[in-house]
Amino acid sequence: MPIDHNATPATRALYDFLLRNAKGPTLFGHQDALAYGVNWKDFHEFRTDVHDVSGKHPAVFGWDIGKIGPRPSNLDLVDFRQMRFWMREVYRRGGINTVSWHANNFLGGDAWAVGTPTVAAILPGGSHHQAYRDKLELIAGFLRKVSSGPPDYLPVPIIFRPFHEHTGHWFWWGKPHASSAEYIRLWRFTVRFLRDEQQLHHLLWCYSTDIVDNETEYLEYYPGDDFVDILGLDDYHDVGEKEDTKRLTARLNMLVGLAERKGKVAALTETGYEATPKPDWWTQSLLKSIVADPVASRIAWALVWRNDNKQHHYAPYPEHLSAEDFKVFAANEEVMMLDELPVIYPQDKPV
Ligand code: BMA
Repeated sequence: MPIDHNATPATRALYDFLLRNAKGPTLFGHQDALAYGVNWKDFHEFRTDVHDVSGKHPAVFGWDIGKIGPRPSNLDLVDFRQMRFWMREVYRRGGINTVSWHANNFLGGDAWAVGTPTVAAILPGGSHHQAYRDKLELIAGFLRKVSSGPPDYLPVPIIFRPFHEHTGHWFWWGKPHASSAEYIRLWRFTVRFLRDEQQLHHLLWCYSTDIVDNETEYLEYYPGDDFVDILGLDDYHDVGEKEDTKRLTARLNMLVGLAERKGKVAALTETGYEATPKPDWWTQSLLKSIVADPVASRIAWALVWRNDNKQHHYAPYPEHLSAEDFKVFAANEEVMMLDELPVIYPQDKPV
């Protein structure tokens, strides 16, 4: 059961699928996959760079609500209305949506504006608590409108992954800038606000650290089993320039072991090698790290970051030097793309 006991049938079905599929292939995910590719940014109903390369779309689609507010688009210039449209399309095609949040600093600046006691300031009783509530209300309004569309307008399940990589120093909610007690209070407040006060019942809650060496480090800021559905890990470190696939395998082994003891889902929530300069990176680095160990291979999905331009992209595009290897990767039986997903969502009824 998800932590939300009133989760919609589709949300429960998604969670159930992720748990059941642990022993099955790993789903491939890509951030902003439908919004733009390395060589295109225009409105397409359903286009992704990885489909241009392999004829297959990702199974998991990542989005980000950073800078949600008065402007029409997010921090990476994805239009919020189009984002909602694409999330609906993903759902209609049986795929999975996950949303992260590069939240602006409530004391000024963006997500990377660090060194301020912002977490303390936005907690109940803090100087900027009302601003935080207002922002969450706005987010609730956005997420509520992510629906299946006519005729039923059923809520589309979303894996929500706020305040990620907090074990690092680069975001204002990161470890040097907030105590574990503060981070945990913030997380729990956020769950209660969106789930109980705003009555959003189509969210699965995903907690994701950056690289950590052991369970103790992983759990240092863990909000508790009643507040987390999915245990995530972001790891670019072990599959980049200083590659150490054994390290990634070991970290995934730790993550899956922990998740399974808690009866929860584990996922490699972000990974990739910027511009993928290694031609066989997909099969020899990413896939190898996952399948090297039967425990590690039980992660639910692996998501690579966005395809902004030729210097900053994590998935291949046609003519990229790793494109051929990506085709082999996408065809591998241990990897699941959109067209290989079983039916996840039941015939949902409006709630
Ligand atoms: C980073 C980069 C930035 C982007 C941010 C949020 O890794 O891709 O360009 O703004 O993620 O998507």
